[in-house]
Amino acid sequence: MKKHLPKSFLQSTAVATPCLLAVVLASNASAASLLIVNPSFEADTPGSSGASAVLGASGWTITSAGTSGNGDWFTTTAGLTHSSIDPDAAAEGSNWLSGNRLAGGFGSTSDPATIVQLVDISADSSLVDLGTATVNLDFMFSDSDPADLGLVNITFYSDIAGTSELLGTSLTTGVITPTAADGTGNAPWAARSLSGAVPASARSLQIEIVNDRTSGSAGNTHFDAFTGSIIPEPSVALLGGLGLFSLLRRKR
Ligand SMILES: [Ca+2]
Ligand SMILES: [Ca+2]
Ligand SMILES: [Ca+2]
Repeated sequence: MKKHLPKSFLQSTAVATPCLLAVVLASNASAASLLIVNPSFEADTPGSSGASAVLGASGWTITSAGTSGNGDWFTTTAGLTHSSIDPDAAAEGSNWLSGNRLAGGFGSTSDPATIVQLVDISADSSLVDLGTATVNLDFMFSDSDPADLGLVNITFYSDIAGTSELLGTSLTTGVITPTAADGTGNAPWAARSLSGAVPASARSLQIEIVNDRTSGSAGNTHFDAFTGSIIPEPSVALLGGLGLFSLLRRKR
């Protein structure tokens, strides 16, 4: 079945061109993936038994002050020492990030325990500088310890080096909802996320993972499988599309 385009459609394309451009621009700029290094903690190789978790994680920097010989975050895997409430396998791949010092046989950790990664987003500057972009960060989380609070924060900087913070623009999950009732054995993994506005002129962002311990000595929160993207404000593309649609309708 063949349908002729109405003349008015062709006439309307001239009017609609700016609108079309807006839609094309929006879709061109859509969903820029965050270039997170070692997002699933698979870059390091923890041992298969005993106290051989890896202190920290490649691509991530521990920023809390563990005392000499101790640490705050560990790359661990199935088969190592864990607490009964900790997961016994990764959410994705073989390894995950654990705040539990027992995973490595290390001494007690600092509180709060923090580990960060700075992510260069300068390639997305044209999208970011529209001032309407949103960042979405998704990850897997495990926690059934009432004494440990997990959080993820995002801080924005106006430079790639992460030295000039854009004050008042940071994002936080707040205390992340536990994945099982207090004390549940092998606390299950569950998807968690953090999203919010990206300030115009941001050129890098820092992802910070936090274990805030209210008592006890081991940080029994666990993270895995980070992914993220920067997307245009959904309403921009949607409104552009709706505007074009109504223009064409009116022309007909
Ligand atoms: Ca993993
Ligand atoms: Ca908890
Ligand atoms: Ca604990």
